Amino acid sequence: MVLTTRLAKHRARLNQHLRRLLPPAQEVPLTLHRAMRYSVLGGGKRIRPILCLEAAAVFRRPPAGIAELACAIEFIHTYSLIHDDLPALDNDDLRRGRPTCHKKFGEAAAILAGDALLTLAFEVLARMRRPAPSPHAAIIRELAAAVGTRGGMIAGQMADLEAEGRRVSARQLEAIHRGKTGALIRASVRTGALFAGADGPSLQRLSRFGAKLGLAFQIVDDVLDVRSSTRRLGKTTHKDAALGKATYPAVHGLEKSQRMAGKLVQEACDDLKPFGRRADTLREIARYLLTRAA
Ligand code: GRG
Repeated sequence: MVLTTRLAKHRARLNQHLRRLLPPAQEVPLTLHRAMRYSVLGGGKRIRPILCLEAAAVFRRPPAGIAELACAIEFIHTYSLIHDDLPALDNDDLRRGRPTCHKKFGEAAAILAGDALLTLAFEVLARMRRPAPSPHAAIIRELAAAVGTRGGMIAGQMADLEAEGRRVSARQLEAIHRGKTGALIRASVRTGALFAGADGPSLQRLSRFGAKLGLAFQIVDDVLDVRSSTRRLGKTTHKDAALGKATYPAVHGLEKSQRMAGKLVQEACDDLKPFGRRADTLREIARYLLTRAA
């Protein structure tokens, strides 16, 4: 099956599950539930949950219950986008081609909708059907750490804020990107593999793949902020330089940044060699993320 068809199928199935797991729009508190549904269901590439499903598929037919894990990951990702767009953080008006959550529902509702999605993610994880022997606690630990303050998404976001308008070294920049974006992408791959019962060495290989892909993804995101348009990306472009953000193009230049992302994706694909054809889709996704236009 060609990659675009496979991705579209994944997205359609994920959207059904996301709709089912979100609180209904008619249930109180109405504004909050509508804000959550608006943000989660309003588009998005669904890359993280798809990586989770495909990492599991390297080992076996994805086990029952994995949809819940994939959706929890997308809830966490959407929470981070809602909060990232807030006036106190990136102050963005546009996300996924529509007004951001706080523009549509107000700042207070957007803060609470983000909080509620993060909480919902862990509720869904706690309730999911799981395979035996159960890697359940490990999965919850992995995701909590990937979002957290010790090298996770919130740590990366904090470092990113503190770096605004300052000179950062290449090392500091890499650490910021590995935290704010890489940690959740790596955890998406790792938890999918854990769920499918991956052995230790396979898990380590996939961790390396996920970490490199996660860093490459944020480098490409930095490059797209310079090269692409607001219409194409569905979010405001050319903001990073104006805000004095720590980005790869700012530190390394555009061409070198693109080359660095290419090298990381190549190395990430090399990590998949022992899996042979079983990892073909993961490889294709990695290459697609490198050349993506949105
Ligand atoms: C607790 C205040 C507080 C914040 C949470 C905001 C935050 C921590 C973290 C932000 C991390 C962040 C938004 C990083 C950027 C990651 C990124 C490249 C997002 C865009 O991902 P895509 O392209 O988006 O996959 P779609 O819309 O396709 O899902």
